[in-house]
Amino acid sequence: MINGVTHASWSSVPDYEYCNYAIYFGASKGHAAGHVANTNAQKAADARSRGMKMVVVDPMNNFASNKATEWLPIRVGTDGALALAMINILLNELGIWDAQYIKKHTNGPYLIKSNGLFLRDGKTAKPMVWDSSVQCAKTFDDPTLNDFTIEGTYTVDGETCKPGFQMLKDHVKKYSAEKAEEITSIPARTIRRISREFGEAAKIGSTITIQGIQLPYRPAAVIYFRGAQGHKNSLHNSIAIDLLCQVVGAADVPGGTLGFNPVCYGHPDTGRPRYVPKPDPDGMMLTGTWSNPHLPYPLDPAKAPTGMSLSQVFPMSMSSAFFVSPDGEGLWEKFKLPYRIEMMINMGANSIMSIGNPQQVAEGLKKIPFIASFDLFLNEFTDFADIVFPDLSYLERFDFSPNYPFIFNHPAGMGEWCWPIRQPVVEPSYQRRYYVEVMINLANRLGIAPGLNMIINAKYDMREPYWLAPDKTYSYEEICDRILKNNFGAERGVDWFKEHGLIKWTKRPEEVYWRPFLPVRVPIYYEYVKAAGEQVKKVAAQFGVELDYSRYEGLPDWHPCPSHEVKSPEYDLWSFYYRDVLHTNSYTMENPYLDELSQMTPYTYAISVNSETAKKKGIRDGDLIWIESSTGRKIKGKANLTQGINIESVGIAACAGHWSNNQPIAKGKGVFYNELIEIDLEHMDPGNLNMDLCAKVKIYKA
Ligand SMILES: Nc1nc2c(c(=O)[nH]1)N[C@H]1C(S)=C(S)[C@@H](COP(=O)(O)OP(=O)(O)OC[C@H]3O[C@@H](n4cnc5c(=O)[nH]c(N)nc54)[C@H](O)[C@@H]3O)O[C@H]1N2
Ligand SMILES: Nc1nc2c(c(=O)[nH]1)N[C@H]1C(S)=C(S)[C@@H](COP(=O)(O)OP(=O)(O)OC[C@H]3O[C@@H](n4cnc5c(=O)[nH]c(N)nc54)[C@H](O)[C@@H]3O)O[C@H]1N2
Ligand SMILES: [Mo]
Repeated sequence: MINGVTHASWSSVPDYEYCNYAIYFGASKGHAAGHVANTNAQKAADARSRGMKMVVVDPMNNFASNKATEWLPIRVGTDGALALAMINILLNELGIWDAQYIKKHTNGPYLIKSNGLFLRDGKTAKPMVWDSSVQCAKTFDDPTLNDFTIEGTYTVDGETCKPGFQMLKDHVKKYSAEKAEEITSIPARTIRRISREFGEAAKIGSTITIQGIQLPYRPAAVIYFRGAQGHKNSLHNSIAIDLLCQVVGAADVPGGTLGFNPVCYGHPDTGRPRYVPKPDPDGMMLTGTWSNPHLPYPLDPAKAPTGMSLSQVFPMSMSSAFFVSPDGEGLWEKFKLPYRIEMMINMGANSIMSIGNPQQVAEGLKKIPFIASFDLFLNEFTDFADIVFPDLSYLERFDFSPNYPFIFNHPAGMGEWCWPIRQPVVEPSYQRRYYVEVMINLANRLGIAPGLNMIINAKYDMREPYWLAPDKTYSYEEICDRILKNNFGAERGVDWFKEHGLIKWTKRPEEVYWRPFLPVRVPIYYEYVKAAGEQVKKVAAQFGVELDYSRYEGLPDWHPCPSHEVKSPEYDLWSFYYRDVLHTNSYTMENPYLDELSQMTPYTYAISVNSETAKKKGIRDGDLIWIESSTGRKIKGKANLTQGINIESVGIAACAGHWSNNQPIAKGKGVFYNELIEIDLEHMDPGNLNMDLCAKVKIYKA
C-alpha cells in the first residue's frame, strides 16, 4: 500500500542506471527474489560494476547482502527503529533535507492542527499552508503563494499549527542512534555513518540532463520488501523506510527510488495503454493504475463490514487472513455478517502451506462446504478440494498480457516498454483447460457475463469499437483480440501478435522520472491515516468491538512484535524465512532438477544458525535440531552453521517440507517454516493486517 501511496506502484527498486548508494531493508531485488527477477539481476550487476554501493539491512548475509558493500545484520523485525533514527540524524543532527522537493512534491508544508488533522480553509475545505513572505495561511493551491513554509509553529485563528515536515522533525527526536542501537543491535556509530553517507550521496540540489531534459539528480535509494514489511509492525516500518527517500528528494528522479512504471503515455501510434497519477482535491496523489480491488489512497470510508475480509473496518488492508484465522468467526459474529463462505474457488494457491501454521488454516478450510481448485499438480491444498480442475501451464497456454500491469511486472528505469504475448509451445494433454476460459464459460452459464464484461472494460480502459457490450458473450480469444486492438490499433490484434510476439517502444524521461512533471504530492505526514482511525473507531464502537488503533497515526513509530515482548530467557532467538534463489514459493519443490540442486547447497533444506550461537548450545553442523516457539509450535531440521547470520536468529529458506503423498519428490524435504506462524489478530499488523512472520524460539538437538 505504501508503495502505491508514494510511488504509484506496487513494487520499487533503486534506479540502477544512476544510483550510487542503495540501502536495502529486507529485500532481495536484483539478486534472488523480488519482481522482474532476471532483468533486475542484470541491472543490479551492471550497477555494482559501475560502482553503486549497496548497504543491506538483513539478519542474514543473504543473496543481496552477499554482493553488497556492507551488510548490517539487524535484529529481526526492528527495521522501523533504524529508519526512524536515520531520519532523526538527517533532520536533527546533520540538517540534511531537500527543502525544494518537500515544498513542491509532498504535504510537508500543509499545516497540522493539534488534533493531528489538516488545518482546512473554512470555505473550500482545502488544506492550508503558511506563506512566510506575508505571514499568513493560504490554501495550498493559492496562486498568490510566494513560499511554502515547512518549519516553525504558527497560530491561525487561535489554532496552533505546524507544517507536516516540522511535525516529522519533532516526532523523530525520540529515535536517537543510541535508542536504535538498543532495539536493532546495530551500533549507534554505524547508524550515524550510514545516515551521513546516504544524505551526502543524495547530492541534494544537483541536476542531470537526460535526453536534453534537465532533472533533479539524487543518486541514493532505499527499498524494502518482505523482510522489513512481513511483521506486526509492517505499516509503520514501510512508512518510516519510505520517508528516508522522501526527505532527501530521491523518489522517482534519476538515481533515487523508482516505482515500477507508475506513468505510461502509451505507444506512439495510439497513446495507449495510458495511465498517469493525478491529484485529489487535497493535492495528494492518486495512482494512475492499481493491481488490487481497492486503491491504496484514498481509503474507502469505514462502514459496517459486508465481506469476510472485513476490509471496511481495516481500510488499509490489501488482503486478510480472517477466513482461516481463529479470530475470524468471533469478528464476523460481532460485526453481524449475515453469511459464511459456502463455496471457495481456489486458483493457483497452496494456502494450507503458504499462510501460516497448517492446523489453523485447516480449521478454516474445513468450515467451507465446497472447494474447487485449479492447479497444475495435486498437493496439500487439493487434498482439501472437492473438485480439482487441471489448469494449463505457462508452456501450454495463450496469454495476451503476461507482464501487465507494468507497476508489478515490468522493469523500472529507462529503456523500453514491451507488451509481449505468451504462446503455447506444446499442446495441452488430456482434457486440461486454461482456467480463464473455464471462468468465462461459467460466467456465461450463470448469466453474469454482463458484469464480467463491465469489469474488463474498466480494467483495460476499453473504448469503442472494442468495448465489450453488456448483452453479448465473448470467447477468451475474442476478448484478447479486443484488448490488444484497443491498445495498439485495428491492425494489431491476436493474429498480429501471434506473428510478431511482442510490441516495443521507447520509454520517455517524463514517464520514468515523472516526479517533477506531475502536480501531485505524497505524504510526509499521513493525515488521512489519522483521520481514518477516528472513522474506524466509530464504526467498530457501533458493534461493541474494540480494536487496536495504534497504527492510525500521522507519523510512524517503531512498535514491537509479539516476539520482542517475550520475557522468558529460554526463548533466546528470532526465527525468520527468506526466499531461496532456486525456488518459487512452495510449488517448485516437486521439480526433480531443483530438488537435486537443493541438496547440493548447504542452505535450501536446512536451518541456518550462527556458528558461535550453535557452539554455545553444543550443536554441530549437520545435527538434527528442534526449533520451538514461545507459543508452543515446533519444527525440526538439519543445522547449517554459518557466520553469515545475526547471532540471535535462525533463518529458513523458502516454503519447503511438503507432506502430501501427491508430492513424492518434495515430501519430507526441507523445513516447513510456516508451522511456527500464528494466524491471529495478535500477530497481524492492526493497520494493514500483514502477518507477523517472526517468532521467538529456542533451539536444541533433536
Ligand atoms: N527466487 C524467488 N523469487 C521470488 C519468489 C520466490 O519464491 N523465489 N517469490 C516472489 C514473491 S511472491 C515475493 S513477495 C517477492 C519477495 O521478495 P523479497 O521480499 O525480496 O524476498 P525475501 O527473501 O522473502 O525477503 C528478503 C530478505 O529479507 C530478510 N529478512 C527476513 N526478516 C527480516 C527482518 O526482520 N528485517 C530485515 N531487514 N530483513 C529480513 C531475508 O533474510 C531476505 O534476505 O519475491 C518474488 N520473487
Ligand atoms: N515459508 C514461506 N511461506 C511463504 C513465503 C515464503 O517465502 N516462505 N512467501 C509468502 C508470499 S509473499 C506469498 S505471495 C505466498 C505465495 O503462496 P501461494 O500463492 O500459495 O504459492 P505456492 O505455495 O507456490 O502455490 C502456488 C500453487 O499454484 C500452482 N500453480 C503454479 N502454476 C500454476 C498455473 O499456471 N495455474 C494454476 N492453476 N496453478 C498453478 C502450484 O502448483 C501451487 O500449488 O506465500 C507466502 N508464504
Ligand atoms: Mo508475495
